[in-house]
Amino acid sequence: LKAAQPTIGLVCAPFSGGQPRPGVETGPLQLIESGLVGDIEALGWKVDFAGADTLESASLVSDKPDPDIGVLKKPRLVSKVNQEVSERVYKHSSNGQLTVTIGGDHSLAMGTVSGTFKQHPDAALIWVDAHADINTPLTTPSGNLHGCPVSFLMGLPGTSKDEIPEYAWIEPVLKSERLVYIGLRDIDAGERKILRENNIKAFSMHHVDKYGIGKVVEMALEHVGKDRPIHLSFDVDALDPTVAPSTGTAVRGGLTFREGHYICEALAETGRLVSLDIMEINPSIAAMEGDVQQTVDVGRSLIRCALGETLL
Ligand code: HAR
Ligand code: MN
Ligand code: MN
Ligand code: MN
Repeated sequence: LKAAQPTIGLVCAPFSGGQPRPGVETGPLQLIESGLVGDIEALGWKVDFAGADTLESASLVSDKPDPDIGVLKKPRLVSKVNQEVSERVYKHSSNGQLTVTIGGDHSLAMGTVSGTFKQHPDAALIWVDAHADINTPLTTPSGNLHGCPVSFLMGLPGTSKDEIPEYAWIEPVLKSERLVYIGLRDIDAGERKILRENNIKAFSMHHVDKYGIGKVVEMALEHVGKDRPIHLSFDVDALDPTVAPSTGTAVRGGLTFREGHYICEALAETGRLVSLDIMEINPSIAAMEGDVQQTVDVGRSLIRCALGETLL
């Protein structure tokens, strides 16, 4: 019996409702137009892709009033869109596909991780970001939901069905010991407390400097356990702003081009990557000519590396 050609389930998520800066919803289309599908096919994958359409539920609810819940902004919209993303990711994943979701703001990880963990409840989550995105509805200083997805996935205080029924569809699938961060350098006080109290493994830029990226990825994989399926959620603001300038909340002192790509390569090498997010590319943000193309190109090459481009 001939094995089916390995397939990528590509999910386009043109969504910006988890944060205030317009433009991040155009990131996915730019990735597609610059040739992402051809990139993936050239690596020997089949691509199952429904098209760069907008998310249906976004248009269903975006014209309805969506008042703040506590301090949370656009809470119903973010919930609806993520419920749909979760269903799409789960569908690809349950068909045995490796899912790649291109954003869009990082609130979308509520959906991607929910969909992946429904199929792979034993999976680990590797979160590459300048930010921890683990604020709860009670700790968020901004009310922007792209700073909160991890707390919902873990079921932290303030995220339960009783406290916020609008998010009742999210199951607390993520155990603290199956989560590891790489690249952190901008964490709120409330987040720091959550990371400590839940004993969450986090490699900040300080640790990347201290140990080197090779050792950091090795320790990250050891921490979550060697045989688990892996979901990689990559926020391009983990990279230094000189490497990925077109993003909404750039923070100095980030990962180099090689460090970012090394993470993707090392996870490809495990053969256990089941889901990948590339988030927060915002083509409307550019200080200099070439910033947008540079950032889109970096997004494409991160995806190629995660899908095995550099494996010999
Ligand atoms: N921690 C801040 C907040 O909650 C900012 C975090 C959001 N920025 C991101 N996420 N791009 O990774 O508002
Ligand atoms: Mn993020
Ligand atoms: Mn599984
Ligand atoms: Mn970030």
